[in-house]
Amino acid sequence: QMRKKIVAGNWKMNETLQEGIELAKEINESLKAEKPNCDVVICTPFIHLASVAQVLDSSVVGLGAENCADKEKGAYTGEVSAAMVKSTGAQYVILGHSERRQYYGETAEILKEKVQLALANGLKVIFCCGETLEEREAEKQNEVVKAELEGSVFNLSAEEWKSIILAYEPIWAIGTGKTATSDQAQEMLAYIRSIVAEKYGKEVAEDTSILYGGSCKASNAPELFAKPDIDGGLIGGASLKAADFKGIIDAW
Ligand code: 3PY
Repeated sequence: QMRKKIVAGNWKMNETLQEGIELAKEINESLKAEKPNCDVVICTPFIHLASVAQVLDSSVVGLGAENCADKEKGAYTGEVSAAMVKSTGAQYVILGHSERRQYYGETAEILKEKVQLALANGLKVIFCCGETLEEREAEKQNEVVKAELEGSVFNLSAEEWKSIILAYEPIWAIGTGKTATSDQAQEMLAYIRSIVAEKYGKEVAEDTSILYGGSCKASNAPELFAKPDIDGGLIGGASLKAADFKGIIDAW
């Protein structure tokens, strides 16, 4: 099994329902003519999922949520469970994005619960990790990323691990227009692969898709994707325009 190349969009809190349906249609259309050289996924706000599932050709574009609850079901007003996400037709969920960690207090422990529930409900997890600028300046990036993985996903069985995609997103490169250099990204992804190998063995590590995220766009994607350990991108702003997103996909 060769690891998959993946380009995944993260819409974040953008697009009304109508705008989102239009965008999904455009993305779907732009990819239908010529099958992409990678798996393509779009991750949307919860409210879009069911409608967007209807307009996507699932053999061309996968669908994911940006979050799910850390509880199975019940009296948790405003929350959306992994089972609900799955029932829309989505196949993926992003967990551990730094914006969720920073602004919504998601700890390693909470994320561990979310990951378990997502997997139990048949979702593939795009699990994000990454350090702050201060942590990088203190040369603590490896330690921080390792702790994030140990805290939320290294408890998984080898079987469960097959449904995990990792995404390294240095916080200082998210929405700042600042990209990690392709060498910095490669260095971290190789490190991540090495700790996956320590935990699950070399073969599993070689089969694990690891994405880079953080101001990845059509102009820098070719250089990033040329690196041996970079298996694709998790794309913020540039996933909100079909042509920009297609430009990144075409970098494969
Ligand atoms: C970015 O590209 O800025 C992201 O955060 C993608 O998740």
